[in-house]
Amino acid sequence: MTRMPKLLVLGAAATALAAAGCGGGGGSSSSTPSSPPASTPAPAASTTTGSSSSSGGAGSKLSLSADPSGNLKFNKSSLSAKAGTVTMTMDNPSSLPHAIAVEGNGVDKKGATVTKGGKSTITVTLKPGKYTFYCPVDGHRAAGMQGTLTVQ
Ligand SMILES: [Cu+2]
Repeated sequence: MTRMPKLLVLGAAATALAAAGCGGGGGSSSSTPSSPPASTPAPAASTTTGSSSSSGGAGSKLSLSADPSGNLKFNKSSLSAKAGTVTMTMDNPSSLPHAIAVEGNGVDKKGATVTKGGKSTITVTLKPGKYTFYCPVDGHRAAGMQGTLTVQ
């Protein structure tokens, strides 16, 4: 007599639970084959090639020094550089005045004459070929203060 109502209640509860479950999942619109948000990497701003073509900026740098003990010669008798802008710096550690100069192929450039502790610098634009670097102080070149600069 009193069992039927219980079963009905249980059944109603079960039905209610089932209905709640169904309703809860109603929000999930399953089986919607929407394609994922197309994450296509935009190929923009990728034109950074060839921005570092520094042709003609930095040139060759050559350094040499006069003989420190007063002999009329440089510490190098041959130098080589790449064609283009060439900067030559000569240190003068001796008690005699010296300078750096270069000539050849139409180039004739002399640096300042410096005394002990000074630097003589010249900057020239050179084409491939052979040049002579020397000290333009009177008598020094003739005494052997010169060398060959090969430009390639
Ligand atoms: Cu000299």
